[in-house]
Amino acid sequence: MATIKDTEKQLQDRPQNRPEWQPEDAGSEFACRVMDGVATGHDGISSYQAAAEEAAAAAPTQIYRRPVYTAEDYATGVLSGDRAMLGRTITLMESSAPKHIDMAQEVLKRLLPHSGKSIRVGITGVPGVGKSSFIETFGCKLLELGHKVAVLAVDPSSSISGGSILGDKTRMEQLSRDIRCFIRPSPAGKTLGGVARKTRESMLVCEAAGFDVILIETVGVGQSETAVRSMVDFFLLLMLSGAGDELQGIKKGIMELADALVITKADGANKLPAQTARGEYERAMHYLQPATEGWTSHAYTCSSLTGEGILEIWRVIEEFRAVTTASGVFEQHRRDQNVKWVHEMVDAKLHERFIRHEGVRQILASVEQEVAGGTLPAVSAMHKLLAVFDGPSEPASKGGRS
Ligand SMILES: Nc1nc2c(ncn2[C@@H]2O[C@H](COP(=O)(O)OP(=O)(O)OP(=O)(O)O)[C@@H](O)[C@H]2O)c(=O)[nH]1
Ligand SMILES: [Mg+2]
Repeated sequence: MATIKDTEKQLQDRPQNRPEWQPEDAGSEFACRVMDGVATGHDGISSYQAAAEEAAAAAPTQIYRRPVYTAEDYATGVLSGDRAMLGRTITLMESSAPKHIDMAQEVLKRLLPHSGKSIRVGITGVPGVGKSSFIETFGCKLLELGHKVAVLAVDPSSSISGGSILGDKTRMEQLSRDIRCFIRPSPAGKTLGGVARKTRESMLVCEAAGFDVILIETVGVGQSETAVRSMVDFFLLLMLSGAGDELQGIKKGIMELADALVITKADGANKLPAQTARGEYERAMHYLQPATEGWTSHAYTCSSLTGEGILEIWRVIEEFRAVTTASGVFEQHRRDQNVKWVHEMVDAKLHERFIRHEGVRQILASVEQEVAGGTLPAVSAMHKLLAVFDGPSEPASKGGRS
């Protein structure tokens, strides 16, 4: 970092760096100086001009242009199993730019008839419970059985922390190297709803590309489980043995979402405690509402390290599919999810419009203050804001033109 001495020396060496208005005898207390122009590119490698000239000299007729794909190109690419096009299409689904959103919808319309033929499995659990390790071992087992596996994630914190779950591909080393598997970290987004929308659409794209098992990971610490629950067929809750429910932040409500509960890390010295915990949870689950109609959720143990219990969990999922398909619950569940999804998106869009409405923005802070200060009842505040949002109603026609 430059010190005052450095600045003084620079001013002595290069007096032209002084602004014109500075007194002649000004000392270092005048910190203002004119910076030298940048001779190179901002990365300091070479000037853009020089680089462009170099490139032009090397290949005078080759100008790189990003190819422009049509909705048909994206859809055909995905359907033919072209991985590069699959990646591009998912990037398109994840984009929040208005022009991409229209294109993404065009592509989705083409892909929708080809989607839906997978089993969608949600996986949740507190940080460190072993989700990534589980997905690695479980995913590899599924590949062995001949399945095509796509792994997606919903991580609403990724926009704040900058990181995203599934970023830790080290825990999924084998899986991420396998060509039959497609892994995509959580999309970034400002709202959970936005992140969930992108993942849901990516899931449909993966299905159209022929992936028959979709695993969706989410951290079990907030509302993201509910968002993931509402887009999957089967919901798996991973738990640790030896840690109290409070410690794991597990509420009864989350256990009620689970179609199966799995105690992880059941190996070595932890094997026995894991089996004890399984028994305890099994008893506790007895008193809970079933997550899916006609299906009784049970507790299991597994080890991603040794692979013990992993296949059993897949068998449970297969049985779930068979039972719920026979009863019609599987399809009904998906239909309900789609309808609910539409309403959720309408709610989110309306809220967004409300928040952005110029008139609402002008009075929102003061209305909030009045409510917080107890001078305006909440219901009156709501009416006041909605009146501004709705605008003046059309005057009734008096009939005929004047
Ligand atoms: N002994 C044993 N350790 C395991 C097992 N599964 C995971 N671990 C360890 O537990 C730690 C956390 O595992 P992760 O798979 O990263 O857990 P996670 O739930 O993905 O964690 P976050 O990504 O932070 O939410 C790692 O040190 C793993 O090596 C297991 O089956 N047995
Ligand atoms: Mg992880």
